[in-house]
This record gives sequence, structure tokens and C-alpha cells, in this order.
Amino acid sequence: MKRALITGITGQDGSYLADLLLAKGYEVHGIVRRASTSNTERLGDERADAVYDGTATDNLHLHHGDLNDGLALSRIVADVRPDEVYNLAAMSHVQVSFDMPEYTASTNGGGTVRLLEAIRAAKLDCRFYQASTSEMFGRTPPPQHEDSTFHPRSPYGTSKVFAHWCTINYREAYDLFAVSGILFNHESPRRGENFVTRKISRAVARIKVGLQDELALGNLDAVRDWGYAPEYVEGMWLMLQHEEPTDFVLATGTGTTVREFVETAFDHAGLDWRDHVRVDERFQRPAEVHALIGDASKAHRVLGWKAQTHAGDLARIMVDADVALLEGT
Ligand code: NAP
Ligand code: G4F
Repeated sequence: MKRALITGITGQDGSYLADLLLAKGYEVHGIVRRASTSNTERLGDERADAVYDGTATDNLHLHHGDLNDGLALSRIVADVRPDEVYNLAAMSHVQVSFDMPEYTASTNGGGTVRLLEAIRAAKLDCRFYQASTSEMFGRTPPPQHEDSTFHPRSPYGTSKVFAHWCTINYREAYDLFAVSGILFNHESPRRGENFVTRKISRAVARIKVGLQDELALGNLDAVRDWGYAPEYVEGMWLMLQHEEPTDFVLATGTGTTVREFVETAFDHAGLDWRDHVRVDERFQRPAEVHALIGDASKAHRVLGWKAQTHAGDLARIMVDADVALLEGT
């Protein structure tokens, strides 16, 4: 039985990856931050409680830790001795990173080094996945691929460029099977509520049932390449099963503006977005990434991976899920 360690297991991707690996028969270990309220909702609070009180019946194991705590990371890595490590934990919100640049650098950049050092110190022969991002391309015009120039536009983007190069450096310096997945935006009903797609789908559902009338957004002209998160975690796993450690872009290859996503989401609920959306300066960023559209042909050619769900279907999936959540079904 293979053993995997996932940082960020309570996040959108971590929770889908845990589901995938458990279904494949892995023993799954996850690192969870201590919080004063539950942060295990995406894993299923009852399932997480069962892990903590020792009554769990599946192969999920949770450990308290933090990417800013190198000693805890070292202890967990040495105790678990995983075959595969997926580093998904991050301060992942681009706009928030402008408010917390030091914390973002320490968590996303320093945290990756701490984890890589923990693996090296434990002399582990494991495979390592780093959650890199299309935000690293920033100002470089689309289509962006594995060899495109990095020009990050936020503290988040710069921290991820550092972590990306650390991953490559540990591959070259220590022969670690370390892979960087450069993933374009991927969303789902489990997406955090302050990312734009979920903010929109949640607002549409609330407007439809009369709980809200207005939705305030920032830049409606930004173009993103939005895919469906469960498909992207499959891609992460495929990268670690490949015989060679090499980096991959995952993307749909289709660009959609925020305005188009809004229009599709409101249309799906039988609403006219012009009656409800207003632009609010508070959601504009000091430096914006105007257009991200990925070229994932390497992942298709080498791994057989191809995105199946595009932005229109994604908007409908997310609106349906938020309506169902409100209706309690
Ligand atoms: P997410 O939903 O925001 O999840 C982030 C995870 O990191 C959560 O489990 C969070 O814990 C954890 N975390 C945050 N700070 C931490 C710390 N100091 N120590 C330990 N854990 C910490 O993000 P996601 O969308 O699943 O993304 C997963 C990874 O892929 C991130 O690294 C992100 O930057 C990267 N990425 C995401 C996308 C995308 O479109 N989703 C695209 C490219 C790359 P809590 O639950 O306690 O907050
Ligand atoms: O949903 P967003 O906050 O995602 P963003 O900035 O693209 O970052 C996400 O994708 C990255 C991959 O490229 C990940 F690495 C990162 O961790 C995260 O998952 O914003 C998308 C676009 C931006 O151009 C933003 O300016 O939507 C625009 N936007 C317009 N109004 C808004 C809003 N974004 C947010 N969050 N909230 C708004 O009201």
C-alpha cells in the first residue's frame, strides 16, 4: 500500500486529492492547521472527528502542523515516511497576499524549503509534488506553457516562483523526484468563497432565493483559464506516476472573462446580471494579471491528461451546487 502525505489537505485541492488517493487504496496522511473553529468541512467534519478520536474506518490520518513550523514538518515527515508528498498548502489568495506579503513569502516560499529539507534530512526516497501556479507567468502574454517567462505580479506570485525554483533545485542538487505542476485556475463547489467564481455562484444562488440583491466585483475584464478541480488533482497524481520528474502545465486552453463567467452564471439561474452586479474599487488589485490561458499540450502528450470541463459548464455546476446548498438538498 502506497503512503501519501498531503499539506493543505483541508483545502479545495487537498480534499479532492485525498478522496482520489483513498479510492486508489493509498494510506493518506494530511497536515491540518490548528484553528479555533473547524477547518475540516471539505474532508467531512465527521470523518475528521473520527480520525482524531481513533474510530476512523478508512485510511485517512491527520497531523497538526504548519508550513511555518519546520520542526513539526520534520517530525511528521520522519514519522510518516511517505512514498509521495503533495505540497498543496499555501496562502493562496492573490489579493490577500498584497496585505500579507511577509506571511505569504514565509508560508509559500519558506514552507516549501522547510518541507524539502525535512525530506532530505529524513533521507526519504519519495516523490514530491509542488503546487505551482499560472500566476507565476503574470504579465507574460498567453498562451503560457512550461517554458514561458515568469513575470509575477503579486507577493503570491513571487513566493510561488521561489518555491518552483526550489523544487527544481532539489531535483538537480539532490536527485529528488521533485515535480512542479503549473496549474491554471481550477474551481469547484468546494472553492473558497472569496475567489471570484465561487463569489459569483454563491451570490447568484442567494439572489435567486431573495437573500441578497447585489454583487460587488472588481475587474470584469480579466481573462482566466478556468477548469474543474477534480480533473486537476488527477493530473497531479499522474505527474508523480510518470517515470521522469519533469514539470507540467495543466489548463483547459480556453480563456474566459470574469464578465462572461458572470453572465453564464446569472443566465443559468434565469437572472440578468446587469440588474445585480456593480463594480467596486475595493476588489481591484495593485497590479493585475490580465490574461492567463494555458497550453497543456505536454501534459496531454506525455501523461494523457486533458481537461474535460470548461468555464461554461463549470459555472453551471457551481451555481447548481450553491442553490442546492441553500435549499438544503
Ligand atoms: P485553498 O483551498 O486555499 O487551500 C489551501 C490549503 O493550505 C488549506 O488546507 C489551508 O488550510 C492550507 N494552509 C494555508 N496556510 C497554511 C499554513 N501556514 N500551514 C499549513 N497549511 C496551510 O487552495 P487550493 O485552491 O486547494 O490550492 C491548492 C494549492 O494549489 C495552493 O498551493 C495554491 O496556491 C495552488 N494553486 C491553486 C490553483 C487554483 O486555481 N485552485 C491554481 C494553481 C495553484 P486551512 O483550511 O486551515 O485554511
Ligand atoms: O478568483 P481569483 O481571486 O483568482 P486568481 O487571482 O486568478 O488566483 C487563483 O488562481 C491562481 C492560478 O492562476 C492560483 F494560483 C491562486 O491560488 C488562486 O487560486 O481572481 C480571478 C480574477 C482576477 O483577475 C481578479 O482581479 O477575477 C478578478 N476579480 C474581479 N472581481 C475578482 C473579483 N477576484 C476576486 N477574488 N474577487 C472579486 O470580487
